[in-house]
Amino acid sequence: MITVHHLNNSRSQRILWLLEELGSDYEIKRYERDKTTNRAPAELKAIHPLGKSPVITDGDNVIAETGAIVEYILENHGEGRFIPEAGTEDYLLYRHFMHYAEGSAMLPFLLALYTGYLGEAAAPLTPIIMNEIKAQLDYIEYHLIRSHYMVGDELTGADFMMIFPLEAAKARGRLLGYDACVEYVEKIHKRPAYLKALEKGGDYAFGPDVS
Ligand SMILES: N[C@@H](CCC(=O)N[C@@H](CS)C(=O)NCC(=O)O)C(=O)O
Repeated sequence: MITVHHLNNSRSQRILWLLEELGSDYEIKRYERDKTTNRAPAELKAIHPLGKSPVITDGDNVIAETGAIVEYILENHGEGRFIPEAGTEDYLLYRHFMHYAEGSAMLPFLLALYTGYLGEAAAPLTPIIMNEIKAQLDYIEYHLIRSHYMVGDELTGADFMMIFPLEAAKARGRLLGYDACVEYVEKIHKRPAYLKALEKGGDYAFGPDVS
């Protein structure tokens, strides 16, 4: 059975969402961020040397990195769901977004977060980072104006990847004027499997207000 090593307020929430959509059996082992530094606890390093979340274990397999985890789950437990047919344009776009989410979309958001700690010293970098955030959001909006989900009108693995950068952008008020992105996040936040995952995962600052 899959164990999700789940850090509060983290990307591993999207793995719980995927497992709920698939109706898979899984268990959650919880880890709490340090209240002062917000970093993952050292115990996570005992599971995988990077000490990041998400990481899953499945029998003897230990898989880290969200994209690798989503692919692993779809290939081994997905029964063909959430992967477009091989050889189609949708498949190419699916693969693109599987890599794009962490490889490109997240980068400027992380830069904004980290340079934010520098205060005024970050000023020379701010316009470059803001331009890059705009470029990424324009690109995502372009796709979401044309289809219900990241790849066409059906949910695919790409959505489990892309929800996090968009949730992070929304939580920081960066989706003003990106109506298709906002609509997409709200649509996903209403899915019963998403809400079930939220209930199971607990503490998640980027989800819908369910209080
Ligand atoms: N690209 C990696 C990023 C992993 C990552 O940075 N996870 C964050 C949680 S969202 C984390 O573990 N942060 C705690 C820390 O770095 O101490 C992935 O998608 O799995």
